[in-house]
Amino acid sequence: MDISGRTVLITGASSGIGAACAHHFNAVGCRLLLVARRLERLDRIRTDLASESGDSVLTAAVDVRDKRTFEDWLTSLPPEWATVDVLVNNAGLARGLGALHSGSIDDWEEMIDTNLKGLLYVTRAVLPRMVERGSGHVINIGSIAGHEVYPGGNVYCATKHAVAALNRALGIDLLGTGVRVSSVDPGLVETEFSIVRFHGNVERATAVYEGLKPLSAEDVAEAVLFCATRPPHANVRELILMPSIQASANHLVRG
Ligand code: NDP
Ligand code: 8X3
Repeated sequence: MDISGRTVLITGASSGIGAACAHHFNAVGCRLLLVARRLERLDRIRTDLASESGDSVLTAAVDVRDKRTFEDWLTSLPPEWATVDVLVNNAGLARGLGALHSGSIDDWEEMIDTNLKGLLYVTRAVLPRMVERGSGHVINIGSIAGHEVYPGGNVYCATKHAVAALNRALGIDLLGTGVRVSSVDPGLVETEFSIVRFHGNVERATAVYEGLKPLSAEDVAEAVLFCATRPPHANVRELILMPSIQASANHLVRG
């Protein structure tokens, strides 16, 4: 399906999968609303995209945990930007990798507030107009961590299991409305994800991907674009995308 001219809102577009989605949707002629906390990063991406294909990108420094700021930003968009056709719920993070009994409650709150509550706030703000119009598409970035658990993954896995549950529940709530919901659930993707998980410890983050070929952010963005370009009668509900060296959250080969 041709989606050129459609408006795509991507959360967490300043890095990794979100930034790659911005490039992929831009390449097929979409108009982009890009949000994340780091505005200078978003503006750099906007400049790159403008040099690729004109200027149809709006950026905003928005923390998805702050529902009021998100709603205010959304409602203050100029009328020509007010119709969101595709929402990519991508903003998310892991913090820490260790046993629950020694975990950091601050880390847990950050993951729950971002991955779960932030996704809910954004979706709640965007969906009503999609339902009113009888068209639209919500694409959630879940994870293999929403299907399985792994040692030390506890709270991150719980947030991604919650995203998987919400994805399934939303599909039921939206049945017959003309609004589609999909989830793209990757295995290991090399982005800034592990640097964030290990609170800036680059050495530890690099070790995660050592000796193996993980997915790239572009691989995931292609899958997201695949979901968004299905014809109206078809919908991808859950798409699990793994690197070939990974069979499950706990089974991968190095070297
Ligand atoms: P990155 O760290 O590269 O990107 C994360 C993005 O989320 C950044 O743009 C960051 O922007 C944004 N973000 C984080 N917190 C907030 C917030 N409170 N408000 C707004 N934006 C926020 O990691 P990935 O690209 O890998 O992660 C993207 C998604 O993919 C996440 O949901 C992650 O759980 C999921 N995922 C990742 C996998 C992987 O192996 N990398 C595998 C499976 C799923 P900023 O800091 O500027 O706000
Ligand atoms: C990110 C991939 O395997 O670290 O969701 O949970 S994993």
